[in-house]
Amino acid sequence: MWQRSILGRTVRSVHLIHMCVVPISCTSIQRHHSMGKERGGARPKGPPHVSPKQSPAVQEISGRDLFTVTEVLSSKEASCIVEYAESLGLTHQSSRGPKFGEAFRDNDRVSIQDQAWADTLWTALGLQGTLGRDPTTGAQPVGLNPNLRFYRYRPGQRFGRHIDESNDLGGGKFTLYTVLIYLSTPGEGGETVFYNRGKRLAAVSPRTGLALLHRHGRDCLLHEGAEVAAGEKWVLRSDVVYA
Ligand SMILES: O=C(O)CCC(=O)C(=O)O
Repeated sequence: MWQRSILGRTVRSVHLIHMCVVPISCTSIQRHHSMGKERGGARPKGPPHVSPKQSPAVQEISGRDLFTVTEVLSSKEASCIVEYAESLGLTHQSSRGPKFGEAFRDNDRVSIQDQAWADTLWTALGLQGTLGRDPTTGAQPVGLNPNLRFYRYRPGQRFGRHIDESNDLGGGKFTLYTVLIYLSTPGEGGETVFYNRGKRLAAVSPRTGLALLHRHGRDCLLHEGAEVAAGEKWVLRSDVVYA
């Protein structure tokens, strides 16, 4: 009896400690996003804070044309970005398909235009040192495309084979690399798969906080976002801007 009551007390105190744990909330950077909808006077929060990373670890898949960088975001930062994207509201994306020259597409997406957050991310991700001068044009990497896109794939969804175009942003600025930052680790599937001359070159498994960079435009490899089999795949998509 005595022993049982001691055990009972122990269990109760563990329970109390558990109840006192307060989840750390996502701190948004202190400004409000211009595209957000106002509901009942409440303005939506700005994008979440992302802290600078010290020494990102680069893993080359095909030299600096295709590589990954580990842990550019912490899992807390990634989940706060997902929460932020959800608060903006995603819309379903589809296409007419390859018969009409369009990649098959089935996912949900929202995009923002935010130069300040793109600059914050560029600094925080620590990618400056991983990309050098473009040998063809002599241009230098200067930041991320302020057009930031958030993708969500649920089981059964995918993005068919395609190539990414380079964008002319004006003022001598253009994009040369696609940047995909995985914001979640799906249960199964969802790899970003690359092909070279009809053969499968590499499949990158989405992992929270991992960044995948590949050259686009003229040198873009054919690639796809494979079907997600379990869980949700979230991606933050931008491009590296050169000038
Ligand atoms: O979601 C993926 O894995 C691929 C996304 C992609 O190919 C793109 O944004 O161009």
